[in-house]
Amino acid sequence: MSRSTKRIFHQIRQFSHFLRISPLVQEALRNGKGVVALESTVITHGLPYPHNLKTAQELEEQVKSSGSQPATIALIDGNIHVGLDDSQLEQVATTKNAVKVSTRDIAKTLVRKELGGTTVAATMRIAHAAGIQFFATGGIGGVHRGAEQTFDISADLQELARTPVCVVCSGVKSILDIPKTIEYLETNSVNCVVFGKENIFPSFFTSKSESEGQFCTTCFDEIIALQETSAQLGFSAGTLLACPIPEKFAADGQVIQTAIDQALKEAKDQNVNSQRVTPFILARVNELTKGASMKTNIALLKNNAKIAGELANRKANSNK
Ligand code: PSU
Repeated sequence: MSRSTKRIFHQIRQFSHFLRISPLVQEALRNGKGVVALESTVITHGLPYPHNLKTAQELEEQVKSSGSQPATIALIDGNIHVGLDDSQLEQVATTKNAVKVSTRDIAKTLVRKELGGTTVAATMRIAHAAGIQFFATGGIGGVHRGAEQTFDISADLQELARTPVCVVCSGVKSILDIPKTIEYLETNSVNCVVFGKENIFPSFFTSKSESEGQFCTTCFDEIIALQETSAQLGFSAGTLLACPIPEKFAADGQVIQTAIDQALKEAKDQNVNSQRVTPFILARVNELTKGASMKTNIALLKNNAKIAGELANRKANSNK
């Protein structure tokens, strides 16, 4: 048994009682095909029905058309599912009282047999347990504005600090504090790469923020080498690959920024806190921008799924 196969078995053992890996994902892992994890909080809490279901299906299609196997992850009826069939995907998209599951909530959600949409943190942890190295999403959680008072820092950052998965995203949502988030990633030795020709960290809805990443590249082989070298060095942190939204999809940054400022003020006035902040702000910004932010969100999700699919496929082929 090779070292990497042994490593995967060790990871799976910890989760084995609960892991339900779909036949297609199992086959892809066994055959060394590229596999891309997809999160489900964006389905349960990020987008309204029926856009959530349609987007979840489109993301899987993007990964497939890039030559890789999608593995959407969710908690259903006391089990952790890696790869969902059509009816499970529909169940995740239509269950009204689904819970948002970060790493802390995995155990509680299994005990209560609730339907759980996994955040970036929980999806990373589960993907790693299943032996999946690439994961696509829209944006990660980060350091919230005003965190010096509230201590509100997403568990996504902690997970990036300890789980060696490459998260392909559009950086940090502009509702958060981007410079502080990048500082936190640096403190925790997370590889922080901008996918592009300029080292300008994206701002989720728009392609540019005022911050820089660690470096920029457009070379898949370099990103794969970075992950491999980090593993060889014994580093356990993950890699953040920040992909700016293509300009043709970028919504008017100022319109969205104004909506974000208003939504943040409303969240504060209404005492919305902790895990409820992100879904509240995203929904409110979508209302205030009359749907423009959702369209942009879906476009960047699809772009990221395509890049992650190509990256995983490239890595799979380089192993052959
Ligand atoms: N970005 C979106 N929609 C989402 C999220 C991010 O456009 O639904 C979700 C992701 O699952 C992310 C989570 O991991 O929000 C972060 O939440 P929190 O700040 O509570 O950790």
